[in-house]
Amino acid sequence: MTETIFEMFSKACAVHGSKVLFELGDRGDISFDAAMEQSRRLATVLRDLGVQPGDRVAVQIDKSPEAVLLYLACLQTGGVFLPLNPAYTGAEIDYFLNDATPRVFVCQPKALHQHSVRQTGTMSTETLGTRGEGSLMTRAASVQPLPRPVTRTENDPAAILYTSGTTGRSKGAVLTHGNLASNCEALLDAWRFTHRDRLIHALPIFHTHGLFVACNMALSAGATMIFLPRFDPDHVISLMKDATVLMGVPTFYTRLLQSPRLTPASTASMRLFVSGSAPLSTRDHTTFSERTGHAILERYGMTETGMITSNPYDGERRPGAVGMPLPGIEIRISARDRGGRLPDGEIGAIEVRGPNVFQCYWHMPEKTASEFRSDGFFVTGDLGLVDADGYLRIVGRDKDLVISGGYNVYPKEVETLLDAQPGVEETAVIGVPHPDLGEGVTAIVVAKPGAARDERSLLAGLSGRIARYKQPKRAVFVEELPRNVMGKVQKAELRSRYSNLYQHDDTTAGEKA
Ligand code: MCA
Ligand code: AMP
Repeated sequence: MTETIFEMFSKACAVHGSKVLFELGDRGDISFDAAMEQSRRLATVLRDLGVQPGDRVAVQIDKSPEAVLLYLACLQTGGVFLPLNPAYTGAEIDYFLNDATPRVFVCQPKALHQHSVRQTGTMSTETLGTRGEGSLMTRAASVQPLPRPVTRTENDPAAILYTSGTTGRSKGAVLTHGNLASNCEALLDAWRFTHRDRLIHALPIFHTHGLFVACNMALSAGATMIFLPRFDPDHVISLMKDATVLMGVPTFYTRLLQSPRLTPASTASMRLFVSGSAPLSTRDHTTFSERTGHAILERYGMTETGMITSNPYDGERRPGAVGMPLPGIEIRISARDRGGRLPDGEIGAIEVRGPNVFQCYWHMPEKTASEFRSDGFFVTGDLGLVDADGYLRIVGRDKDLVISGGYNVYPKEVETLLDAQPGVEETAVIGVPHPDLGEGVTAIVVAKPGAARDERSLLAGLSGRIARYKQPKRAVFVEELPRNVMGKVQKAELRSRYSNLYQHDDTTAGEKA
């Protein structure tokens, strides 16, 4: 039987129990042993709340060590962990809870009253705050630790992560214990990650990057996480003298480079800087290297697949490339429409097969089937080529997706809301180069005849309707949208037309208010 993340964590505890797992600054640190004890208590709480193997445990809480312990607790009960971005609004949460029908929903203490309408006969609502306050830890204090975890095999579901769909409907990617454990093992090996590492953890923990890459690796290796509520470049630079690894999205590196304190001296103890979730610009890669002497290691992954490729730890970390497949994982470049491997050097659809690839989309068998080739390869929706030295280069996307600061935004979802605004005829939402966020979500808008063209009030109309990061930074009014002969909006043409919109301007319409 494949090991699970909880088994890997248990092994780390057996050897490194007294070591610090969460280094928390002003709060007391938490050791591996203490984390194990608390997570076992939380597992008893979940079991007493009725969580059976396969039941979903949905959480929409701010980042805290207890949130990670809740994840470990969920794994012990056989529950399926379902983390949700705290930025999601009521309508977004309604969709996830209705679709996933969790047994337990954990929210921020301050949000309890607004979720009372969501209470159902089969779902308990509990609270957890950033310093361990709330009903969950209160319950945990008065129960015994769960004696032993429920046995899980590699094909049992461990988590569901929602990724938005190109049709606007979010899909829950079901990840198994085998997916998480195999990917973690591959990364530990590829990045030489051990109990001697001290990881600066500044990512959110409701996504693959912060939870299944960063946390799983530290939990399994017996490494310490310097656990930060959010990314603050100045603070992160101060911490580097006493750390070894940073994992971040490209925006982290763009912002670090703005500080004069980023020098060879301030980064001297660091052994590894990892970037992923969005393309790292060649300029940032090169400048970082010149400024610090460290070549950022860029890797490529997806919610559905965990990490797929990585630049080498020992060999050349090539700017603009995402490296080679991790051990046990196969990739191929295929013809976009019909499949079938293309020769190296040709651009096509990136497809992946291996123990990392998710099981299915929750309750969407047709959607699942349509994303796989008959021989088991998953079609990522990214376009790329393998260069002469075997490095994968991502050159574009076959899916209508914007990645802003590492967060995915699906234009269809935003367009649907904008189109329903008064005075709007139609819209096209695109991503254009943004100096801080990589891509800035941008609305190109055709107003109804005679309607006011007011950028600020149009954008204000989205307030509270969708998460803030999905809301366009700018709206540009045009007479008509460019279309091809089939009537399809030419987004590539729009992206090129507005490619300079954010140059020398990293403020937004909202921020200028
Ligand atoms: C915050 N805001 C954003 C974003 N983040 N707007 C657009 N894009 C964003 N990414 C908005 C807020 O709503 C707020 O708006 C204003 O910007 C400032 O918010 P603040 O919280 O201060 O922002 P920040 O702390 O500076 O956050 C920026 C960030 C953060 C550090 C880049 O977005 C971040 O941590 N991103 C990482 C996302 C991530 O982990 N992705 C991995 C997904 P206002 O002031 O107007 O209210 S996993 C994945 O993609 C795959 C599997 C993979 O390969 O890893
Ligand atoms: P998500 O749906 O949040 O899992 O986002 C996955 C998508 O992020 C991938 O399909 C890619 O488009 C993108 N991505 C992740 N890592 C990289 C990278 N290093 N370079 C370019 N795109 C990336």
